[in-house]
Parts: sequence; C-alpha cells; structure tokens
Amino acid sequence: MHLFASHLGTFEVEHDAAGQPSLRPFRLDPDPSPVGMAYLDLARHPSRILSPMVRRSWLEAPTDPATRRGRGFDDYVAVSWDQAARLVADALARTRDRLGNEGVFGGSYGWASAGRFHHAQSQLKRFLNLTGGFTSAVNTYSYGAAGVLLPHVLGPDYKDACDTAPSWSDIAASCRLLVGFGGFRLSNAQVEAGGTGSHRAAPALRDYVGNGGRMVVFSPSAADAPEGAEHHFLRPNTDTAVMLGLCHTLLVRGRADHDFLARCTTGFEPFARYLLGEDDGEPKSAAWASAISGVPEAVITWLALELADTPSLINLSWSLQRARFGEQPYWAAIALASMAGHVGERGCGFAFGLTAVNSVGQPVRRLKGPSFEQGRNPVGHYIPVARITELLEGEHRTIAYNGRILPLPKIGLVWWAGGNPFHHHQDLGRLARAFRNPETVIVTDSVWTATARHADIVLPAALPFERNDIAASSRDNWLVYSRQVLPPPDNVLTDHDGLRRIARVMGLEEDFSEGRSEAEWVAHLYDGYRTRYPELPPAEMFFAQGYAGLDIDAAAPAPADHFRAFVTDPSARPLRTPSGLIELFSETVAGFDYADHPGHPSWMQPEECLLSPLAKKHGFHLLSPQPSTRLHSQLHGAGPSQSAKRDGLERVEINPGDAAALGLAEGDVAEIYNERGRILASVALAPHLMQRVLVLPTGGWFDPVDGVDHGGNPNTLTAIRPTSTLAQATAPNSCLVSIRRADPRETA
Ligand SMILES: Nc1nc2c(c(=O)[nH]1)N[C@H]1C(S)=C(S)[C@@H](COP(=O)(O)OP(=O)(O)OC[C@H]3O[C@@H](n4cnc5c(=O)[nH]c(N)nc54)[C@H](O)[C@@H]3O)O[C@H]1N2
Ligand SMILES: Nc1nc2c(c(=O)[nH]1)N[C@H]1C(S)=C(S)[C@@H](COP(=O)(O)OP(=O)(O)OC[C@H]3O[C@@H](n4cnc5c(=O)[nH]c(N)nc54)[C@H](O)[C@@H]3O)O[C@H]1N2
Ligand SMILES: [Mo]
Repeated sequence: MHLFASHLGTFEVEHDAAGQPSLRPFRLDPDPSPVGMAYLDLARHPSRILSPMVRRSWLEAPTDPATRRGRGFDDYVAVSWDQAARLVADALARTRDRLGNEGVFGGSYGWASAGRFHHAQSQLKRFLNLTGGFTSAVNTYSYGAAGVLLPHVLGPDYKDACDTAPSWSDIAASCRLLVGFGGFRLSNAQVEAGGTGSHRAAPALRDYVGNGGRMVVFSPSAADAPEGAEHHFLRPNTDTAVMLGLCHTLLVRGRADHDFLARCTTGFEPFARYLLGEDDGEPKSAAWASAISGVPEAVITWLALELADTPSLINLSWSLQRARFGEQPYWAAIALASMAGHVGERGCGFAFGLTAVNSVGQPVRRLKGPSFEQGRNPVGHYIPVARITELLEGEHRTIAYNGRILPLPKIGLVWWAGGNPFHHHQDLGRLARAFRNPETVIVTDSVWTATARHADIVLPAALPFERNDIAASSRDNWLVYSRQVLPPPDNVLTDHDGLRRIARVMGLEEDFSEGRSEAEWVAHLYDGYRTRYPELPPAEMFFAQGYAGLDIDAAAPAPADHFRAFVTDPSARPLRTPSGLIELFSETVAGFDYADHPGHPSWMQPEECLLSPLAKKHGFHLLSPQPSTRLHSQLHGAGPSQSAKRDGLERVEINPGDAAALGLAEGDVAEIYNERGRILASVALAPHLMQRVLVLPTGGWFDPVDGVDHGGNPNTLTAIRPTSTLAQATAPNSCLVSIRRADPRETA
C-alpha cells in the first residue's frame, strides 16, 4: 500500500486517471483527521520557498550591524545551493572564531514533521555536533512546567507528557466520575507526534460518556465539555483555587483519606496547615475558592464529597500549565487525588492530557526505536526552551532555573530548522527585536513563515510527502513506510541533502552522511527496529505492505497502571523521589527559595488574569488553544485552515453579551490589543464562552502591517513572563487584552 505518514495520522495515496495524487483515510484508522487529508494542498502553494534565498542587505555586508534592522521586511535574492553552502560555512566559521561554538544557537524547537530519518532538528543537530556543537534548549512548549515539577513530586519516571494517565479501557471499566479541568478539546486528539495508524482517543472519550460514565468539566468554554458532561464555568487560571477548595472541604469534613496520605505521601502536614490558613490567616475554603473562580460554593462542596465517595479520576489539560504559576494546578491535582484516596485504583487517581494528543491513555507497546543519530554535543550551554528572547537579547548573563544558575552565552548565529518561533513564542514584537542582535540567522523551512522572513539565509526544505521515510511515534505501536507522493521542486532539497551540501564545503560530508543514500538510511533504521523487535516482519514484507504494528494482530497489551504497585506497597516499590513517596511538600523545591514557587501546592494570583488590577484597563482574558484546522502554523495555507477564516482573518470568539456591550456583531473586524501589540480578527459570537474571555486559537501567520498583526497570531499579545523560576516555562494563557471595533482605515 502507498502510504503517507504525518503528525495528523496515516493516509493512503491514490492517483486519478490523469495521474494526480490525492490522500484518502487509512483503512485501519477509525477516526481519521480531515486536516491531514489536505496535506497535498501545500505541494505547489505560493508560500513555498523555491530556492536558497539570501537577504539582500546582509549579502552585501554580512558583518555590518546596520543591516540587521532589516530582518522581518527586507527583500531576498536567490542563490545557488553551492553559494548558500559557502555563505553558511563562512558565517559559522566567523561565529566560532569570535564566540566559540556556544555562540551558535541550534535549539530549533518545533514539531517539524513525522519521519525518523527526515527529522529536521535531528539532521541539524547532527550536523552542528560535527562542527563542534551548539547552545541548545531543553523541555517543551507543550509541557514545560509539568515536565520540571513532576520529577520533584512523583520522581523522574513521570517527566513525560503522556506518562501518567491510566488507560481508557481501565477508565471505562472502573472509573465512575471523571473530572476534567480544562476539559477535552477533541480536535486536539487528531494529532500525535511522529504519527499514528489509528485515532482512538476521541472515540474512547465518547464511549465513556456514551456508556453512562459521569463527567464534570471546568472550563471558561463550554465547548471543552463533550455532550453529556456537566459543565461549570471558571475564570481562567483559577483551577488551583478550586482544587484547593476541594482539598479544604475534604479536610474539614473529615473525608480526607488519612490512611493513604500517611502511607503514600509526605508533606501533608504543612499543606494541611496552608489549607486551614494557619500561617496566612486565610482558609482555602470552598467559599474562598468560589470567590476567586466564580464556581458556585455548593458545586465545590458537593464535588469534594463525590470525589471521596466515588472511584474517580481527575484529569488536567496541558493548557493549564501553559499559564503563569502553571506548576500549581498540577501539584494541587495530585494533592487532591491523594486526599480523595483513589490513586492506584484501576482507572482512577489523576491524569494529565487525556485527548491532548492521541496517545495519552492508549495501552500500547511502545516502539522505542532507533532515531537518526545526532552524535554528541560538546557544548554544555542550554536554555529552558521558552527563554529564547532573553538569550538573544544578550543583556542577561544568567538565568535561574530548577535550582541552578544557567549562564547565557552571547549568540552570534541562530539556525532554526523544523520549528517556527514566530508562531510559537510569546510577545513577538519583543522577539523580533531580539532577533536583530545575532550576526547571522539561518532558517530551513518549506514555506515562507514569519521566522523565515527574519532570516539572512533561507534554505528550502522538501515537504514530508516529497521524500521517503519511516514514521513511528515513540508513544505508539505503528511503523509506517511513508513513500514519496510528489518530487520536490527543482532547487528544493530534503534537510539531509541540503546539510550534506554544506558538510561537503566544510569537509564533513562523509561523517555526516556515512555514504548512505536516503533509501539506505531508511532501510538501516528499519533494521534497527527489527533488531530490537524481532517480531516485526522482514524488511521486504514491511516495505511492500507499507506498515507494521506490534499490536495490530496480537492481543492488546495490558493497560498501564502506573501507581498500583507503589500504592500496594510503597516501601517495596517506592517512587524515585527523595522520600520514595508522593511529595505534597518538597524539601528540594522549598530549598530553592523561589518567591514564585513555594514548597507545596499554592494559590498565587497571576499578574494578568480577571482578578488582577490590570483587568481594569484590559478587561478580557485571552486564551489561545490549539487550532482545530491545522497543526500549529503548519498547513496554514491548506483548505481547512483557509476556509475557516473570514475576510482573510482569523476568528476570535467572544460571549454575545460582551460583544453587544461593545457594539460588536458577528463578522465585524475587531482590533485586540494591549501594551505588547495589536492584531485584527473577525468577531465570532460564542454563547458557549464565559463573559470577559476571548478565544483565539494559535497558528495564524504573524503578519505585521504598520504595527498591526493582520495574521491574528495571539502571540503578538502574549507575555514572555515564565510560569515560575522553577520551570521557566511558557505561559501564554495568562494574557489580558482589550477589544474594540477596528478602525476602518486599517482594514481597508
Ligand atoms: N499562544 C500560544 N502559543 C503557543 C501555544 C499555546 O497554547 N498558546 N502552544 C505551544 C505549543 S504546545 C507548541 S508545541 C508550539 C508549536 O510550535 P512549532 O512546533 O514551532 O509550530 P509548527 O507550526 O509545528 O512549526 C514547525 C515548523 O517546521 C516546518 N517544517 C515541517 N516539516 C519540516 C521539515 O521536514 N524540515 C524543515 N526544515 N522544516 C519543517 C513547518 O513548515 C513549520 O514552519 O507552539 C506553542 N505556542
Ligand atoms: N488539531 C490540532 N491538535 C493539536 C495541536 C494542533 O496544533 N492542532 N497541537 C498539539 C500540541 S503540540 C499540544 S501540546 C496539545 C495541547 O493540548 P492542550 O494544552 O490540552 O490544549 P489547548 O488547546 O491549548 O487547551 C485546551 C483547552 O483548555 C482550556 N483552558 C485554557 N486555559 C484554561 C484555564 O485556565 N482553566 C481551564 N479550566 N481551562 C482552560 C481552553 O478552553 C482550551 O480549549 O494539542 C495537540 N493537538
Ligand atoms: Mo505542544
């Protein structure tokens, strides 16, 4: 079978009578993504980069700081690959001579595309490692706060985003109450990093509700609650307060599971003192939580008792920790589930990210297969990924993070491949200014993203359907042979072939490619999988069939039950925390002495939320969830994303009452603004949305025209303020804005 694999799943390739290819759902996928089906729309799209391009003023004077101001709007000249290769090699040499290899930032955060060989960052990092290394980035935008906090609370085994949830089958069998903070945005489950053969998360959730499973959802948007669920509005960023109110209720009503707390947790005492307000004089009661969150006190009191009485599971969306103090709701949820006493029971306890992507909650044997070898990075410098602006600004010498002080080296060259910081990072105006500091910016991408428009050297990459690869997710059990559908345009190369040309100029080609062709690399990777999993079919069979999966034919693997063994006998099967127990108070975290991250779950009010003084000036809380019609900024030009726009603008959701008060009607062009920036978007009335909340999904392409972003990228407005000093993670979901009808001169 001719298959194409993407982060949105696997598709069958068909050709019509005229030989035109198109994508069809993979026949083994129960819930295929309509967005992924539109991939081929990008093939000859006008946004394609068709040749290596160099920014004109940089080409004329690459070391002249004056030319750097043109990044973002200068024009470009096309050059040959040979010339581009020499320019890259020279620029690298200049930076290494002046600043050493740590002067090269190669962190390149981003989702790139599926495929183990043509993985853009792996290709770039292997290349840069051969040249002596680079300053890198750690953690993710997805799970940056939780990924740093959870190792302190549960141990390093619970660092990964998909590794705490029980399996859907166990939830269906044994959980009687599923509480979802942040709800279940089902369009998110279309996606899986590395791809998948079968979308199972959204059907699993629907089955749970369909079979009478009870569900309570807290979210500023009722659209996050699936049909059949009970939904409660809460003010954005106040989930921690609600959870503390639930904890307090359990405690004062005598319903906390003290046996569980004593056997399986440490630090309950200081946490209980905090709940009771013994030190700060403020009991974290249901009434207190209600005043902060807007959730009725009676709902909190009722739910606390239900949680104790019922086999229950508390799920948090990842979005909650993409906010100021985003570590706290995660810690509070663990405390709450511990007090309710169902951790370790089948399908119960706590979970993070059910339906955030497809794999969470799937019982699969994971194919931890070989990836394209990156080699070793001799440079030890790194940043937490969302501190890119601070790094490039060059004014900050160090940054505190997770108990350490990280030096921030001076950066002379930035090379980004497979990510789009002018999509993903916050406060894009400030990022654009920071991007004017390095001597050289290189971007490898397939399309003219805003990031590419900030580069001096732009290298065109083949799209995923223009190459052959083997796709697999480390969180799934499918291997897919993703076969070329169309050849790339003439001057467009795969990341590997482009880097190979540059390696040749630098005398590193043999080390970089090991003399293997694309087909040989792909076969080599499959051999690696087969060595590790001898039950996989022989290579000829795999490449002929187009896919293989460890569990496709065999019996389903046992569901995950992360905490059962630990809870049954904590001393025999301790967690890998300092105490061996769930840490409701962490000596380690408390010892860091960060004012923005105490040693136990705590309520702290974000500087930007509806309760803060700034809300008097900017009265709306802007949320920026994942787009349902694309993958971040990818597939922006394809049908589903384009047809969801109105008048060429992204749609912003607003409560109809708020809109009426501002004189805004459906389809009006609105300006959304704060001190950081201004954007245009088309007004979409949303009765399901709480008042004073706006929802503008990410992925609109940043397109500033006279200081106003017509592309509707919410990150024009969001702040770079971190979750806390502990994780230094991204916090775009804490953002206050104003909204008004746009000046007609701007929209003309
Ligand atoms: N306001 C706000 N901002 C957010 C979030 C939010 O919730 N709110 N969420 C954050 C999250 S969770 C994430 S993960 C990030 C996502 O941010 P990114 O991962 O940076 O977003 P993508 O659009 O997927 O960027 C991938 C880029 O790689 C390019 N690409 C794809 N395949 C290849 C390839 O083979 N080679 C090369 N060279 N390039 C390729 C694509 O064209 C695209 O430009 O955004 C974050 N930003
Ligand atoms: N189609 C599609 N799917 C995707 C992606 C994509 O780009 N496109 N991106 C993927 C990636 S990289 C990731 S990390 C995951 C992200 O998965 P998540 O982080 O879970 O998803 P989000 O869409 O950011 O947010 C989910 C919901 O959280 C709610 N929410 C926001 N703030 C708050 C709050 O303070 N309190 C409460 N209670 N609710 C709140 C919003 O209403 C939103 O609908 O999605 C993945 N899935
Ligand atoms: Mo993400």
